Amino acid sequence: MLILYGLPVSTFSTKVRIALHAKGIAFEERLPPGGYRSDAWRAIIPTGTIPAIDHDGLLLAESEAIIEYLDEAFEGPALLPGNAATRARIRMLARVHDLAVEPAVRALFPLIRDPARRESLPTLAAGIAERLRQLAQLRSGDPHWMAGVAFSTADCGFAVTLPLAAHLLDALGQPLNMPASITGWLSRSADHPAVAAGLAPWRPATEAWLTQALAGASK
Ligand SMILES: N[C@@H](CCC(=O)N[C@@H](CS)C(=O)NCC(=O)O)C(=O)O
Repeated sequence: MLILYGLPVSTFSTKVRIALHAKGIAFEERLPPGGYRSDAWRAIIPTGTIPAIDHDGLLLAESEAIIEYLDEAFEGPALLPGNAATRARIRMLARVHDLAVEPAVRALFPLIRDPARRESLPTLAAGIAERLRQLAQLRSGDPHWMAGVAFSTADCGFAVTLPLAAHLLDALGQPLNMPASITGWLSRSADHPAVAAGLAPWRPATEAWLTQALAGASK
């Protein structure tokens, strides 16, 4: 049995949940014992982060390492398909997600909780728009999925981070400028069964977090 340790609201847990659904792997999702960052969780995963998996005793953290392992260890549609060049572009775009786009979106979190910090909203929104422009340019030869004709690990992270960006900016009253090719990818992604299944626990959890955080902010 494969266990995914994560939280419904967590971006990187949702990225791995989408990959699990895309591969058709049966799994059980559990909360990290003690909560992420806790001493109890650090005794299992020293970095204290989620997601992590336990596959027959193999403990693994870091979403990209987890997804590459799942791809190699299980049957099902390849998440790193194609030749060396395609696979390299998949890895490049997956890293652009993890290291550039997701951090730009995460930077909005403090603004949700604290209205005093919202003067930086236009700058942060422009930063996200710039990252998306770069992304559109990087994948300009890929009209369908992020990195080619097949759904891949490059799609899994963006499939949660881009709806999150749109939702947070909407809640903050700031429109998000998305290049047309990214808007097209986003609607294809929403229709993918693995994305729909992976986002199913994430949507209500994110909504509840947002409602609570905004209510706290208005006090
Ligand atoms: N590079 C890690 C990032 C994971 C990550 O940042 N997870 C967040 C939740 S979405 C977390 O555990 N944050 C707690 C912390 O950074 O201490 C991965 O790809 O799995």
